[in-house]
Amino acid sequence: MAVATAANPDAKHNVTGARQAYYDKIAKDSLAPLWEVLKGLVTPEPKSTVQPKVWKFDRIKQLMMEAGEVITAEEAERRVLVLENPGMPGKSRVTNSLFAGIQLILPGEIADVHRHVASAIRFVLDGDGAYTAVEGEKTMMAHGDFIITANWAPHDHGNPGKQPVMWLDVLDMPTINHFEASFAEHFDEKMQKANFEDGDSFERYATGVLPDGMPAVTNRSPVINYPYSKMRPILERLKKTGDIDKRHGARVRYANPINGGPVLPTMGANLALFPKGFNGEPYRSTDGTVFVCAEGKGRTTIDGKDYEWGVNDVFVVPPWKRYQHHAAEEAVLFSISDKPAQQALGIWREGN
Ligand code: 1HN
Repeated sequence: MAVATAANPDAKHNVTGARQAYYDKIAKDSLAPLWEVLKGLVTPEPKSTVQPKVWKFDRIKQLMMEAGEVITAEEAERRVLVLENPGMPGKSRVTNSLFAGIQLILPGEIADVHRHVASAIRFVLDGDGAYTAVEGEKTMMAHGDFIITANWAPHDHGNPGKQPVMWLDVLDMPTINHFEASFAEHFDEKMQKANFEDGDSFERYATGVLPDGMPAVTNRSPVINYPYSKMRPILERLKKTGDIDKRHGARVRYANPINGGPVLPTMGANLALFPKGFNGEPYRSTDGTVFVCAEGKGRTTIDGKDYEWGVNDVFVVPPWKRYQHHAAEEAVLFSISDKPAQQALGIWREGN
């Protein structure tokens, strides 16, 4: 199909009858005129299909509990409501590179062991008593815990507790599928054998020593769970000493303890505290970012519009849209984006 001028009002060229006939002719040879589409392909600034959006946890929780009545975790394989960016309905993505969803596991349920090429992170929102098992480490999930499931790592979840447990899942699935490199497999057993105690990978790799003589894996973190109980006091230390970024607050970056690099090659995450009365300076970067409020409440101005958030609300800032955080009371925000992937490719940019 030739490209009509109506579809490209910016085109300088006027498609005359002869030109259109030419386009129609070359289309049969799977050829197309670049000059008709060039402006849409090479934009002077990022042009994003991603829209800003807040998902309020109260509403999500209500709808998730209803999902608990209509489908079991076993039937669903994973009982997840996809956070669909309103700019890309039906595409199962929150930004162009990331999938996000909220998962619910009810008391007594398990989610079978499987693995896939897409890497996942989980940020625990609500409820106590569930675990996730990753590569043989079974870790209990508590509010604010940041759990990573690297590429091809076997993982299963279960809830032997008494409360429904919900968390945010973010996967690099759209990135993997962009490369058409997706593989996945199931295991015969439903649960992994727990070879490592809860907290093993954190204690083993993230407390200042490393197992001697072990080959160091550097493109992903060996730590399965970065517990909130260990991260939160660090934010308090930064606040006390005034290490507060004017845009990002008192912020830490979740790091691979072996080399200080990102936790995963495709996704990077931060945890930030905003002191009461924080009025952030404007910031923008090319990595569209998903935020979750872990504590407190506030609002973020995105592209001139205010978005209010409270505990467990999730919101997304599109790539290169200017934003500013404001916190009327002390607040903590978790965030995740594809920044490490962009940095590895040398294309990441930030500005104000
Ligand atoms: C997945 O395996 C999980 O293991 C969660 O909990 C969300 C979304 C898409 C594809 C696989 C999980 C997922 C997922």
